Amino acid sequence: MTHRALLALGSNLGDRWGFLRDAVASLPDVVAVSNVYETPPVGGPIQGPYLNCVVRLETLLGARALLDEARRRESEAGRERIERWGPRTLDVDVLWVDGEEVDEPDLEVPHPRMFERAFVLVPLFDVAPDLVPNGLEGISDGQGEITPLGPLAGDVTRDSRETRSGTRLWEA
Ligand code: GSY
Repeated sequence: MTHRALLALGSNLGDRWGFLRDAVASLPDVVAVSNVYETPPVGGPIQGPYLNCVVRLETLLGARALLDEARRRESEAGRERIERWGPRTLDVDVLWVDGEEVDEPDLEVPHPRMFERAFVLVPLFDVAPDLVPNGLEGISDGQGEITPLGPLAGDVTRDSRETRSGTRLWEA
Protein backbone atom coordinates (compact mmCIF):
# COMPACT_ATOMS: atom_id res chain seq x y z
CA MET A 1 0.00 0.00 0.00
CA THR A 2 1.26 3.44 -0.83
CA HIS A 3 1.07 6.30 1.61
CA ARG A 4 1.19 10.10 1.40
CA ALA A 5 4.45 11.99 1.92
CA LEU A 6 5.20 15.72 1.75
CA LEU A 7 8.55 17.25 0.79
CA ALA A 8 9.49 20.94 0.95
CA LEU A 9 11.87 22.42 -1.62
CA GLY A 10 13.73 25.73 -1.52
CA SER A 11 16.37 27.51 -3.58
CA ASN A 12 18.03 30.92 -3.30
CA LEU A 13 21.20 30.57 -5.38
CA GLY A 14 21.68 30.46 -9.15
CA ASP A 15 18.85 29.32 -11.40
CA ARG A 16 16.33 28.98 -8.58
CA TRP A 17 13.39 28.06 -10.78
CA GLY A 18 15.44 25.53 -12.75
CA PHE A 19 16.70 23.79 -9.59
CA LEU A 20 13.15 23.39 -8.28
CA ARG A 21 11.81 22.26 -11.65
CA ASP A 22 14.55 19.66 -12.23
CA ALA A 23 14.25 18.27 -8.70
CA VAL A 24 10.46 17.95 -8.86
CA ALA A 25 10.66 16.36 -12.32
CA SER A 26 13.07 13.69 -11.09
CA LEU A 27 11.50 12.90 -7.71
CA PRO A 28 9.55 9.61 -7.64
CA ASP A 29 5.80 9.25 -7.14
CA VAL A 30 4.91 12.98 -7.17
CA VAL A 31 1.13 13.49 -7.47
CA ALA A 32 0.75 17.20 -6.69
CA VAL A 33 2.94 20.31 -6.73
CA SER A 34 2.10 23.55 -4.94
CA ASN A 35 2.47 26.96 -6.44
CA VAL A 36 5.96 28.44 -6.25
CA TYR A 37 6.32 31.26 -3.71
CA GLU A 38 9.04 33.82 -3.36
CA THR A 39 9.83 34.12 0.33
CA PRO A 40 12.16 36.21 2.48
CA PRO A 41 15.05 34.21 3.98
CA VAL A 42 14.51 32.96 7.53
CA GLY A 43 17.65 32.64 9.67
CA GLY A 44 21.28 32.58 8.67
CA PRO A 45 23.39 35.34 7.14
CA ILE A 46 22.13 38.13 4.89
CA GLN A 47 21.09 36.31 1.72
CA GLY A 48 18.71 36.57 -1.19
CA PRO A 49 15.05 35.53 -1.28
CA TYR A 50 14.07 31.91 -1.73
CA LEU A 51 11.73 30.21 -4.12
CA ASN A 52 9.78 27.59 -2.18
CA CYS A 53 7.28 24.88 -3.04
CA VAL A 54 5.90 21.66 -1.52
CA VAL A 55 5.25 18.38 -3.32
CA ARG A 56 2.90 15.56 -2.36
CA LEU A 57 3.91 11.97 -3.12
CA GLU A 58 1.94 8.73 -3.07
CA THR A 59 4.74 6.30 -2.48
CA LEU A 60 5.97 3.04 -1.03
CA LEU A 61 9.12 4.82 0.21
CA GLY A 62 9.58 5.52 3.90
CA ALA A 63 11.10 8.61 5.49
CA ARG A 64 14.70 7.31 5.39
CA ALA A 65 14.49 6.41 1.69
CA LEU A 66 12.90 9.80 0.98
CA LEU A 67 15.80 11.52 2.76
CA ASP A 68 18.20 9.64 0.46
CA GLU A 69 16.19 10.83 -2.56
CA ALA A 70 16.25 14.39 -1.20
CA ARG A 71 20.00 14.39 -0.62
CA ARG A 72 20.63 13.01 -4.09
CA ARG A 73 18.67 15.92 -5.63
CA GLU A 74 20.61 18.41 -3.50
CA SER A 75 23.97 17.07 -4.64
CA GLU A 76 22.80 16.94 -8.28
CA ALA A 77 22.06 20.68 -7.89
CA GLY A 78 25.65 21.25 -6.75
CA ARG A 79 24.64 22.03 -3.17
CA GLU A 80 27.63 22.94 -1.00
CA ARG A 81 27.28 22.81 2.78
CA ILE A 82 29.43 25.77 3.75
CA GLU A 83 27.41 27.53 6.40
CA ARG A 84 24.42 26.38 8.50
CA TRP A 85 21.26 28.21 7.32
CA GLY A 86 23.35 29.71 4.50
CA PRO A 87 22.29 30.27 0.87
CA ARG A 88 21.83 27.14 -1.21
CA THR A 89 21.07 25.98 -4.74
CA LEU A 90 18.59 23.42 -3.45
CA ASP A 91 17.17 22.29 -0.15
CA VAL A 92 14.80 19.31 0.03
CA ASP A 93 13.26 18.51 3.42
CA VAL A 94 11.09 15.54 4.35
CA LEU A 95 8.15 17.20 6.11
CA TRP A 96 5.69 14.43 6.72
CA VAL A 97 5.04 10.75 5.99
CA ASP A 98 1.59 9.41 6.86
CA GLY A 99 1.83 6.93 9.73
CA GLU A 100 5.57 7.43 10.34
CA GLU A 101 7.47 9.20 13.09
CA VAL A 102 11.27 9.36 13.11
CA ASP A 103 13.48 10.93 15.75
CA GLU A 104 17.09 10.40 14.76
CA PRO A 105 20.08 12.75 14.71
CA ASP A 106 19.91 13.34 10.95
CA LEU A 107 16.16 12.92 10.40
CA GLU A 108 13.09 14.09 12.28
CA VAL A 109 9.66 13.43 10.82
CA PRO A 110 7.32 15.24 11.11
CA HIS A 111 9.79 18.05 10.45
CA PRO A 112 10.20 19.85 13.80
CA ARG A 113 9.76 23.36 12.37
CA MET A 114 7.16 22.73 9.67
CA PHE A 115 4.35 24.46 11.60
CA GLU A 116 6.42 27.58 12.39
CA ARG A 117 7.50 28.61 8.92
CA ALA A 118 5.29 30.49 6.52
CA PHE A 119 7.52 29.42 3.63
CA VAL A 120 6.45 25.83 4.40
CA LEU A 121 2.85 26.33 5.59
CA VAL A 122 1.66 28.45 2.67
CA PRO A 123 2.68 25.96 -0.09
CA LEU A 124 1.74 23.02 2.15
CA PHE A 125 -1.82 24.37 2.28
CA ASP A 126 -1.96 24.10 -1.54
CA VAL A 127 -1.35 20.34 -1.58
CA ALA A 128 -2.30 19.05 1.90
CA PRO A 129 -4.66 21.55 3.58
CA ASP A 130 -5.67 19.00 6.22
CA LEU A 131 -2.13 19.13 7.66
CA VAL A 132 -2.21 22.89 8.24
CA PRO A 133 -3.71 23.82 11.61
CA ASN A 134 -6.75 26.15 11.42
CA GLY A 135 -5.72 29.77 11.21
CA LEU A 136 -2.14 29.04 10.13
CA GLU A 137 -2.88 28.79 6.39
CA GLY A 138 -2.30 32.52 5.93
CA ILE A 139 0.52 32.73 8.46
CA SER A 140 3.19 35.36 8.01
CA ASP A 141 6.52 35.09 9.80
CA GLY A 142 6.42 38.83 10.31
CA GLN A 143 9.54 38.91 8.14
CA GLY A 144 8.11 39.99 4.85
CA GLU A 145 5.73 38.91 2.20
CA ILE A 146 5.14 35.45 0.78
CA THR A 147 4.58 36.11 -2.93
CA PRO A 148 2.85 33.50 -5.11
CA LEU A 149 4.54 33.19 -8.51
CA GLY A 150 2.29 30.49 -9.94
CA PRO A 151 2.70 26.85 -10.92
CA LEU A 152 6.11 25.28 -11.43
CA ALA A 153 5.04 23.36 -14.52
CA GLY A 154 2.48 24.43 -17.07
CA ASP A 155 1.99 26.17 -20.32
CA VAL A 156 3.33 29.58 -19.42
CA THR A 157 6.93 30.62 -19.95
CA ARG A 158 9.34 30.67 -17.08
CA ASP A 159 9.92 34.42 -17.31
CA SER A 160 6.25 35.21 -17.13
CA ARG A 161 5.84 32.83 -14.21
CA GLU A 162 8.49 34.71 -12.29
CA THR A 163 6.41 37.86 -12.44
CA ARG A 164 2.84 36.72 -12.36
CA SER A 165 0.55 35.78 -9.52
CA GLY A 166 -1.47 32.64 -9.76
CA THR A 167 -3.20 29.94 -7.85
CA ARG A 168 -3.21 27.17 -10.40
CA LEU A 169 -1.89 23.84 -9.11
CA TRP A 170 -0.62 20.85 -10.93
CA GLU A 171 -2.23 17.65 -9.80
CA ALA A 172 -1.88 14.14 -11.28
O1 GSY B 1 15.04 25.23 5.65
C1 GSY B 1 15.09 25.33 4.29
C2 GSY B 1 16.11 26.32 3.81
N1 GSY B 1 15.80 27.69 4.26
C3 GSY B 1 14.84 28.52 3.80
C4 GSY B 1 13.85 28.39 2.80
O2 GSY B 1 13.69 27.36 2.12
N2 GSY B 1 13.04 29.49 2.61
C5 GSY B 1 13.18 30.64 3.33
N3 GSY B 1 12.37 31.66 3.08
N4 GSY B 1 14.13 30.77 4.29
C6 GSY B 1 14.95 29.72 4.51
N5 GSY B 1 15.95 29.62 5.39
C7 GSY B 1 16.44 28.38 5.24
S1 GSY B 1 17.76 27.75 6.17
